[in-house]
Amino acid sequence: MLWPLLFTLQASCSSVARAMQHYPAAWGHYDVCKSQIYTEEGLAWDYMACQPEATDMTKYLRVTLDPPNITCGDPPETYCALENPYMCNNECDATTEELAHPPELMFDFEGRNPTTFWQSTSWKKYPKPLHVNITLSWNKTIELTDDIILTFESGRPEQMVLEKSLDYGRTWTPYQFYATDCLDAFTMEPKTAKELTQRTLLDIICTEDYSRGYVWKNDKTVRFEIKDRFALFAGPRLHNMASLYGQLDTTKNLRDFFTITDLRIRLLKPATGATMVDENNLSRYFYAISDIKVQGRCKCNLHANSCVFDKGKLGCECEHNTTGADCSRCKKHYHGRAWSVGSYLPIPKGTANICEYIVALFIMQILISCKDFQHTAASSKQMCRTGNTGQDVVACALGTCPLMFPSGVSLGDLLITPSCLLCPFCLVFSAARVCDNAMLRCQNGGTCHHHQRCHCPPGFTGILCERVHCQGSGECDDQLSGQASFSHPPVGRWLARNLVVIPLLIVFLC
Ligand SMILES: [Ca+2]
Repeated sequence: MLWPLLFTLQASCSSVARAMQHYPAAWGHYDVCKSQIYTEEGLAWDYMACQPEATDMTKYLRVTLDPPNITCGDPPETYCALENPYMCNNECDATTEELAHPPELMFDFEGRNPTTFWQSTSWKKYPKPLHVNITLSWNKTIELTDDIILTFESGRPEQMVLEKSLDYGRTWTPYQFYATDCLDAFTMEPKTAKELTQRTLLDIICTEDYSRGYVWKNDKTVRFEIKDRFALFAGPRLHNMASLYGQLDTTKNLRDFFTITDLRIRLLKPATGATMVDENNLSRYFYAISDIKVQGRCKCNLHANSCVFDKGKLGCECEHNTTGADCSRCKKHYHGRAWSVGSYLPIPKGTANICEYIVALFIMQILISCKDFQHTAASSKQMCRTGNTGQDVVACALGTCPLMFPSGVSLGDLLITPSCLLCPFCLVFSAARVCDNAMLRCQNGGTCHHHQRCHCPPGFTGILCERVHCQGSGECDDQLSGQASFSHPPVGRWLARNLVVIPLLIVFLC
């Protein structure tokens, strides 16, 4: 009865596999976190790197203005057109819906005529600068996927800075400077995004592309060019996303460059349309923005393919046994393998880097605590039996304990020989993490490879290269201590297969 079901599932999985092949190999959609596959051992999960679809992020932001009372209409004010000081028919009154210009109108649906827009008070305190900060906060890390586009209803500002924060507004760094004269405004040489190269992609530039001159109704937009930067790796039409993803994978600075929690638009000087400001008609000078576009996706560290907006907050729907708003840590009891960001590589499925269940080192009745053995001052070793025959003996340095297995398990089958673990490992044996660069450091110049093993320099051995390697007979106190290196992956598989259903056991060995 089981076979038809299995064949059905196998067929479904084959269809999925065929469907996957239809994706352009170079693109990589990453829209599925896992799928069931049929293997020789039965149904199993196949995990993949995954990320939410890019979307319009302005639906989820909170906007704040500084100064807070900078929006026009309180008291009501009449404005004149910049190009014609006698055309003063622009009225702003916060108490009348048709004449109010609140900040929300920067994010409503556009495409109608007339447009809706936010507008500031006029530059009535000239020559004191008219500075306005518009802060967009997501309270969540997001990754930009397309150009940021500001559409001005009035003339584009003569000076402004776009800034970003990665720590919820505590610290800010500039994204791009905009001015009619970059040298004068910011003492920066003017550049355009098109001039950037792969090497200078992260440079912060000042551009005159979106400020110089005043062209009424023709070009009202100010851009921050994300796609031009992507194109430096992915090609002009973004055909080779694999190349971009490869770079994002390996260059944290690059990935962080496109990641934000907040954006801040610092408007420093409104359009004047001339070199001189007409002090007799300051109601010509103000800021007005009809639309802001920010396309992006929740940053979920490649561990979620959806992101939900619940109670005013965005959060990833984490997979791969991860948790947190960004899936940036392992779920409780899933620390058996160190948390790690997923990888875009290899294209198109990437690598999930799932968090694994903690598998406690389960040692049954054959376990003999090192405490039962005598230490000799001469060798500084403690002798421990590893099998229930009492014949397998391993010598461990003080402060370590032997790695042992239940009877009936052939160590040879597991490609492992008795070895010693440092005491911290005796408490909770992590099935995958042997070393890292923080707590579990390889010693004596050893280097940690993939958290799986220490590569020891000549003359040292042991899991963390903590022991001097015995070069020949007579050089070491006890030849039994010269054990082969810890062959980890087979042990991990064995433990996962046999012990994952056993409740977590914390075994005190030392
Ligand atoms: Ca609008």
